[in-house]
Amino acid sequence: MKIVDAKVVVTSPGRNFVTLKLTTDEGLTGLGDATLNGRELAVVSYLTDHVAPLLIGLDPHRIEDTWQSLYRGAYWRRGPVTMAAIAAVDVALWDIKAKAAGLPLYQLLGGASRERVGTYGHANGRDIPELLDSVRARLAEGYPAVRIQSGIPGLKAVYGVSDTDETGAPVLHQQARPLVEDWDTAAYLRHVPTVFEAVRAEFGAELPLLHDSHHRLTPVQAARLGKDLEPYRPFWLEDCTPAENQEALRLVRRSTTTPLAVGEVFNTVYDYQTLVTEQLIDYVRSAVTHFGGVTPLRKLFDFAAQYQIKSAIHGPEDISPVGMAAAVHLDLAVHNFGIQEYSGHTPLTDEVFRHAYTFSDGHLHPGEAPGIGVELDEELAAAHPYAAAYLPVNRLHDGTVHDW
Ligand code: KDG
Ligand code: MG
Repeated sequence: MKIVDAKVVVTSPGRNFVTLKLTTDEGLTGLGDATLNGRELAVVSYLTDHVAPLLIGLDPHRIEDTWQSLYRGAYWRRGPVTMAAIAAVDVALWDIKAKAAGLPLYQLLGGASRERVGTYGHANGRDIPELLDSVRARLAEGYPAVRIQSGIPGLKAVYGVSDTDETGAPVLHQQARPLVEDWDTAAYLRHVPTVFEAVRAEFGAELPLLHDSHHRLTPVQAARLGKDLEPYRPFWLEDCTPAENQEALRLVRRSTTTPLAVGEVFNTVYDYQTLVTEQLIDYVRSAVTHFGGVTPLRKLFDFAAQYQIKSAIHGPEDISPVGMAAAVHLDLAVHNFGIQEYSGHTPLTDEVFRHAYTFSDGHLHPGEAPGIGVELDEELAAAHPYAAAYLPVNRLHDGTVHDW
């Protein structure tokens, strides 16, 4: 079998998604997600100009060799653009291989290690009462665990809570410049424990509660927050410090028993080396889409398993249903699965990407369709062209740009 076509499809059914479609001489097709929120077109160029021409004529069964040649052969290793492009190729090849075998992808990854995949959903509110309503809505949808994010008194616009739709997803600002939001770490550190207190008072001790600090704290601030949240037994504290400094997590780890989750902006296993070998975290959070695909993420999970660290694949609304499908196959197969983030997509997005995976009673299942189980409606995709959109930036009261 040979690859005869490699096409990149950009569509915006409410937000931008980049998809690679590979076609073989036997008529099999494979899809891979290459969406990099706010930098989509850089990956489109990487794929179209530098990767697609190299794929034509290759045997699609040679997934490991293709991965290694794209990673090592480029000379310029790592980075989100490169790794999102490689991820799309990797997942499209797995899709083809599984279709050729007539099996859902999870069967090729060792088969199911569980019956279904547990998830957490997002609850957001501009203030605590609004957040409590949002938690109620997620519980009514069946979510067994909830990430709680709240606006902060004194701050006008805080990421993910200022403008959300009825599913709790941040409303996308499709405009040519990033929205500017405010930030005040002291106000945040005072407020978050009161949020946990209110949610525990309303929903009891058993509901698993997660919280995302979006990389905004210094190590000592993160240590303080971890300690302050301990009475409320969080399921995890996510991305408490900027992720590139792995050593920062040593201080946090020494200071608190609050479980830590890190990695949604990581691209390779090297970003995790210290965190995993020193057992500084409890969950690895990379997305299939940003980590080079199923091939390296599976290796990361096996590495993490030696240190009792579990998987928690990044699954916000900017991972397309193609990336989500690949994640759910992996979730079902790996032994050290922890939890899957799942925001779901709009009905229009689910029409553009018809998928076999299902969400019911708070759990996902990849379905039994051969491959990853996603069909791209290219006509509908073309009817919703790319629209420039950026993640917001945040600034302190004096105007200084703050960490994500
Ligand atoms: O593109 C950025 C989003 O995917 C990110 O902000 C979402 O932090 C996030 C999460 O945990 O889902
Ligand atoms: Mg996050």
